[in-house]
Amino acid sequence: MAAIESVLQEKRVFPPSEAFAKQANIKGMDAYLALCKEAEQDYEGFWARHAREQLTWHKPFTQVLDESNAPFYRWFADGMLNASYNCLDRHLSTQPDKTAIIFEADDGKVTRVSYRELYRRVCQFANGLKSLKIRKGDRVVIYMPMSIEAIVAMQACARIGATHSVVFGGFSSKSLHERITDAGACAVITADEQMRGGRAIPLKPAVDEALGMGGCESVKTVVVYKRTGANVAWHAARDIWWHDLVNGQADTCEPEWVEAEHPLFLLYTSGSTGKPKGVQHSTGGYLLQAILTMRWVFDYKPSDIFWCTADVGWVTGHTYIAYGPLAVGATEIVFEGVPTYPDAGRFWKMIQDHKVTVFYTAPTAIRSLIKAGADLPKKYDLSSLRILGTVGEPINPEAWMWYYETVGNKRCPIVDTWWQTETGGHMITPLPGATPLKPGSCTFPLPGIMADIVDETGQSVEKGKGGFLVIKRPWPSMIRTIWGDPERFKKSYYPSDFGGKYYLAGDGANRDMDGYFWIVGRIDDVLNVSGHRLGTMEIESALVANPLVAEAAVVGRPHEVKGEAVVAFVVLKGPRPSGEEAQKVANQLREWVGKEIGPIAKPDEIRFGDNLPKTRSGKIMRRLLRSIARGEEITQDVSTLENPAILEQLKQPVQ
Ligand code: 6R9
Repeated sequence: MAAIESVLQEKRVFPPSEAFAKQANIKGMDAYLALCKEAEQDYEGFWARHAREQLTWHKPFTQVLDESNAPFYRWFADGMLNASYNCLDRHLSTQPDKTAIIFEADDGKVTRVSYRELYRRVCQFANGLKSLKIRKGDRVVIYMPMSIEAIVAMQACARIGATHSVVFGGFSSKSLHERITDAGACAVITADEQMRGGRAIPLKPAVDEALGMGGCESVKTVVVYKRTGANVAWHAARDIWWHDLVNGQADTCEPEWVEAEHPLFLLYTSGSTGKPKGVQHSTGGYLLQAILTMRWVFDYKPSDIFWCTADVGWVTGHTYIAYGPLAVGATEIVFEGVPTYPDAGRFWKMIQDHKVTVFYTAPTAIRSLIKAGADLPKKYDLSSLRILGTVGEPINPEAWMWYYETVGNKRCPIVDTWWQTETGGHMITPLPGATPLKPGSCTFPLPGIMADIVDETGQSVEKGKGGFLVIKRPWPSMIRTIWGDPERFKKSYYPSDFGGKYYLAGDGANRDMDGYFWIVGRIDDVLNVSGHRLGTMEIESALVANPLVAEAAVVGRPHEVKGEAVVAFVVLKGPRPSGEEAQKVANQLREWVGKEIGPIAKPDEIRFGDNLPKTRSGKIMRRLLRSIARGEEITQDVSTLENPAILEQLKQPVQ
């Protein structure tokens, strides 16, 4: 709580410079407030106007918001369009030779593709997918390294109306298997290997393993992009090389016109149960928010060089790499590697080399780069920068100040963008030419986004108070459902305890006396480790799947760089290990979780006990475990504990 209070006392305010505000797409707070007012006075009219202005429709919509089957809202439902057409074709007459993507490989090799060339590649690959009998509505899993091809694959799916589901390349074969089967995918697009920090990491073998686990009969084809040329096992009846698939394909492909509500993609994310949720997004509403936020939040100008450092395996990589920048016709960077290779100056060097103007990254990356060399940015020419952005977790004011002063040279507004996989695009964020910034606050909701903070009864809290973050009206880019589980969608986001009226974000938030929003963090059993969402239940399920483990409970603990660290309390089937034995088992279990879910989920610490602290009704006392993990004094009532001695055991780190 101390941290929260110190943040709420943050007094520093950084208004945009006059010069910046003058050139911005939204010039000053009055312009922002005017848009908010427009949305309040005529909500549907506001969104309809933007949808008409920003998207190219094949068949214009006549309906705006359909609430007849709430909370399964529909937007622009009788309109038809194509996302890939909106990202590519519409730039062909105006700027065919403009660079769409500057790709920098792990080893520093740079490749550029123009809009015309990207269009050609997407069409060829789309024709290839069609030749595999992939059709509108089919699900295609993409398990690719950061590459031009990953974006081509996503855009090609969109072009033919197939629904893609990108799985982060750092996920294990087991996680991949879970997503392939849940989505009922008909094809998987992958690469032989990916390169990260000078190391080759296999991808195709993980696909083979996943498909070998059974239940994947729906998958007829695996398309393999040759990235490194490594030897890979081959299933001739199922596998096809990317280059063979596109060879001889026509380089134009009529887009499949789809209804605005057609699912553009599924993206799996962690929730409070062990099973990840397939968040389903629409085509029209989703793309609208991607475009609007490129213009409003990133103040897009045709001369920009835009760089979002996310991986396409996360929603940030969808909205601000694969769709948003292309839809507005930007030049963007796609980076294969990691921020610390060959050294911690990589980001700064790339900003210098490519004259990046808008740079968007995660607080965890900023904190790790501060640690790796707080003065490093000064060695590079970062004068091209005009806007900095952050996403994924709250940014601590110290890291914010460093980013502002050392990277942005006190010239660049920082947009701290709060949003989620489920929201499709930014929701609460500063506008760089309008909002006076406070370090650590995501400031105010975007025009048309009716965000609020409420108490348990759904009543708005006063300024200066905290509560649950909700969105009171449906918005175009919102999640449509959880793939295959509409009941879970309702329960997770429109729970009846809040009257089922508001979208419940799952975050706690405070509002200060000036009305600024401050995100506190998740209110559910979801951890945020280096900006990645991880369900504690997912990690617990992985642990108990190990033959040695009887029971496990996972909690988060604040971590200087990663935001949160994973701490697991484990009861073995055999006796509680100590000394070297405990060390050995802990390492074994860490590796196990890495294999079950992916390296990002490996517990930072594992402790062993003869039991876990439980209430009389058998519920694990997680709050207590959180205190233990943080090394805090235990203030909770432990009188109901069966065996208080286990607390002493759990306080002991493995030596
Ligand atoms: C885009 C993305 C969503 C969760 C969200 C919240 C946290 C994201 C934030 C932030 C504070 C910000 N979060 N942005 N917290 N300030 N600017 O990250 O999506 O992976 O679904 O995570 O991340 O807790 O609920 P996703």
